[in-house]
Amino acid sequence: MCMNRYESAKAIYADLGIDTEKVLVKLATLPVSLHCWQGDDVRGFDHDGPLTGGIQTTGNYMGRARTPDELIADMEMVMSLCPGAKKINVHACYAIFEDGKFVDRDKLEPKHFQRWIDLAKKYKVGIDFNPTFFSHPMVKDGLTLSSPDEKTRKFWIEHGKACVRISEEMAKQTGYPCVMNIWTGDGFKDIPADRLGPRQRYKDSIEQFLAIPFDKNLVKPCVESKVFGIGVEAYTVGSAEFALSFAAMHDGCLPLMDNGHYHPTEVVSDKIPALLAFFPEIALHITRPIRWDSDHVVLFDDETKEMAKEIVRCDALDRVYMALDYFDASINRIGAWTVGFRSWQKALLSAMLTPNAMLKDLQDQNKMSELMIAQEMVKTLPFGDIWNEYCTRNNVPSDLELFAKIDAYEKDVLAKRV
Ligand code: RNT
Ligand code: ZN
Repeated sequence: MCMNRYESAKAIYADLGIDTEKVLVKLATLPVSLHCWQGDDVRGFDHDGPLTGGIQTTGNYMGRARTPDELIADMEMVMSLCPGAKKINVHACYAIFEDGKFVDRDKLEPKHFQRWIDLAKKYKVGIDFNPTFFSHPMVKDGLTLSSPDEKTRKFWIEHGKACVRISEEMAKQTGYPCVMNIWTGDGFKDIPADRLGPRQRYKDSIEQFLAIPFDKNLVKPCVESKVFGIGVEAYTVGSAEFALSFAAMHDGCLPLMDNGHYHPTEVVSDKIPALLAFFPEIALHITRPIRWDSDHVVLFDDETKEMAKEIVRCDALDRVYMALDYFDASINRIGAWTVGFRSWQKALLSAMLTPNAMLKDLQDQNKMSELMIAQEMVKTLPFGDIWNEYCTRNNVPSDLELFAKIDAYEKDVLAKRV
């Protein structure tokens, strides 16, 4: 009898000591946070103004989700096309005012996110949450939590407090901890005269809103750093050193690394084990920067694979909160969203199908030529056959079948949004 492709690939991996059955089961349990903001170009529902804060979407492909109903329908479509466990990642600007009563960001309550909580419950998944410190009239001279204007700073501190309460409620209702990520685009276009003051105010502001009582097992606050944004090229308040030091000095606070937020030759794959040597838990924003923090769709490329490899070979799958963060408005958004999620699944699968113990051993014995050859060998193992099996077992389309599904949704649903 002729073996099918999966069975034959399974035997090849088994020879290297890898049990593909175990890997397929385990991978499907690892939660990856699916960001809601790919579906509507990071607009949200609480304002009409432009996207600000140094981030930009480019392109105007048809079919952008314009309402909560549309965005949730699109997200459900994406989930149906992606294998693996999910979390739902929501920004505060995606508040839904079901009773028609708008409240500003400093007054948000859990009830404004009940639709999202119900969506998570429907899929038995958790939610991650993000205060939105951008795209808002209270951003004063490009600053929020670091503003010298006390009224402005107070408004954003109140927003932070509201978000801690919302995050805690999300965790309580879903039964999963809520990772609450703090990122601001605060900074200056040109050379500042005071680099310390804004950072002291930023530090004090975060400390103020994290001082309200909350259960640290339910809410996991993170601070995300950045090197620069569009329009804030000279100085970013929440720099790498700022975010890392803040997390290191505040119990229960995690550093969040976004791989679009570093100088072009720095790699987050190398930073992951460095932080794991010190922090019990860390968080990631997985994206694809091209020349800048362009937030292109995540692909199954070298650095994506390398990041997944580090998490797996550091045995840190339960210490790293993995979230996606990209937004491309120039192509079918369902396709963009889906390919990014599936690429990270592929990266994790590929890392779990790597004979890591054997490779480490070669390194420790300083057998570097053998290590190089072994690492090159791994690259041509029959990974695609295991990936196809994973898709089949999780009832999602294979890569070959994917475009037809996305195209049909475009014709049936997206094209009608005029
Ligand atoms: C911006 C940061 C931030 C945002 C999201 C929308 O550069 O990466 O994480 O992309 O919060
Ligand atoms: Zn990010």
